[in-house]
Amino acid sequence: MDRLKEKFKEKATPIAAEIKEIIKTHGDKKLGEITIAQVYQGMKGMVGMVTETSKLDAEEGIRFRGYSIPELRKQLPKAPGGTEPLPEGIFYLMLVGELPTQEDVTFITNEWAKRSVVPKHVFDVLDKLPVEAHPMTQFVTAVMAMQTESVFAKAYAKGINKKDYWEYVYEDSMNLIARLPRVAAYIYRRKYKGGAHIEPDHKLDWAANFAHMLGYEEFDMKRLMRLYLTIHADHEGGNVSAHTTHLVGSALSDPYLAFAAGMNGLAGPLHGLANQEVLAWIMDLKEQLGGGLPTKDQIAEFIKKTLLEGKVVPGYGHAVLRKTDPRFTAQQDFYKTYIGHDDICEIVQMIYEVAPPILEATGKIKNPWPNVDAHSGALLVHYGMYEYDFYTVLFGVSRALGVLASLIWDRATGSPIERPGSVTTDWVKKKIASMEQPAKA
Ligand code: NMX
Ligand code: MLT
Repeated sequence: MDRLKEKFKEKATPIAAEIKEIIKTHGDKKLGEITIAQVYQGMKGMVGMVTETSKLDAEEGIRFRGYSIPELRKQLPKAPGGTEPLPEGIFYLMLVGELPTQEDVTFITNEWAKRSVVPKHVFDVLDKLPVEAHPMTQFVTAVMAMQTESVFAKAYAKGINKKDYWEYVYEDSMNLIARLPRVAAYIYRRKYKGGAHIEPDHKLDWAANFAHMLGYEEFDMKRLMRLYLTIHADHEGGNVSAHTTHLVGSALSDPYLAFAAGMNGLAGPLHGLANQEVLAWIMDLKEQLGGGLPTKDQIAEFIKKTLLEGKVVPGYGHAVLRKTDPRFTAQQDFYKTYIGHDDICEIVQMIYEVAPPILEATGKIKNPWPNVDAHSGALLVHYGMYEYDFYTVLFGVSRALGVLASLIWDRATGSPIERPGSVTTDWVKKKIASMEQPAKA
């Protein structure tokens, strides 16, 4: 058993026992009430699952195992000469529940390098897709093609004890995370760079090697990639990609199947695809105004026009957050610290000043503040990545860290098949009628 797996076992074994005891002793205690609005409107605010890796606060934003993003930018280990955290570190933190040492992250870098060989048939499958296929379609197809490698599926077919499920899910998750950058880079180079692929450089850390395989050798892009892959990793359990991965995994579908399902959700424009939508929206704004920097009044008009057309303003609003997303703020800080001036990034800052009061004035948008997607594309464009329909794949590579760490926890804690109840509108109407009947004297 490798040292990370050993450490996870040491942490998870007593917690799995504790959870069993909590269910046995306190299982019938109530955690809240469910309203009709919640049932019809996306179960917002309804506690419905346990996710150990991170917790979202509506006002403060995400904390990974109790640590905020500014704390993690300071405290997680860095690459030699680097100033942003290594994503290997956030994976360790989410999986083990403790901050890693430099040695812990070096172990993960080496382990992922060792596990990173992608079978040839995955590239063959990708090569058969039309090059115009959306990068997220190609990404999910590649993950599905890699499912042939699942050690969990093979072991399950032979017959394994439930107590050991997590061990196979750990192996699949580590292999999958190790291989995703190679697959993502292959899609990028195939689609936008005429198929001129770049071999991995295993002397580099996971994020820097990803930037290298994409074709970005500058230190600055590697630094951005480390931050990007860290801050997109997890957002508690209820977001579409995390919840889908958890739900599909609960049927004991292996990590490849579960992660691919989650990625299909990330590809939706209200979720991860919003990062490409933001850039498309900004480019549209620029184009309609004849290029150059727009004025704040022009931005305000464009926002109002978007709303009048019955469209969403991408990058703004959130199902849980009620303040500016700290992931937006971290990227804003990155811009101010390392870039200083860039036209698209300046437009992002101007939108931040102009949009919230307009969105607030609609009276219906619960959160008028920017989310993570409002800033990410502008930084990527600054470093030369103009292909914005690829951005959600970067989000997906990062999100693998959180959802797969959670999947390992799910299997280690004996989380069962998820199967909430559903009702019909007729049932709801009868329930309302019964609640409105005057109590019998
Ligand atoms: N622009 C226009 N309308 C909005 C926006 C927005 N940015 N945000 C919310 N609304 C509307 C929403 O469509 C709904 O309208 P209606 O009643 O006509 O159906 C109303 O305001 C109330 O919605 P909320 O309860 O505030 O938001 P909800 O929880 O339903 O949705 C989002 C959350 C994130 C889906 C929504 O804010 C949105 O569509 N934002 C734009 C897309 C986006 O940036 N998504 C990325 C989220 C982060 N991520 O990476 O996943
Ligand atoms: C996420 O990172 O998953 C998004 O902010 C969406 C969410 O949390 O609902």
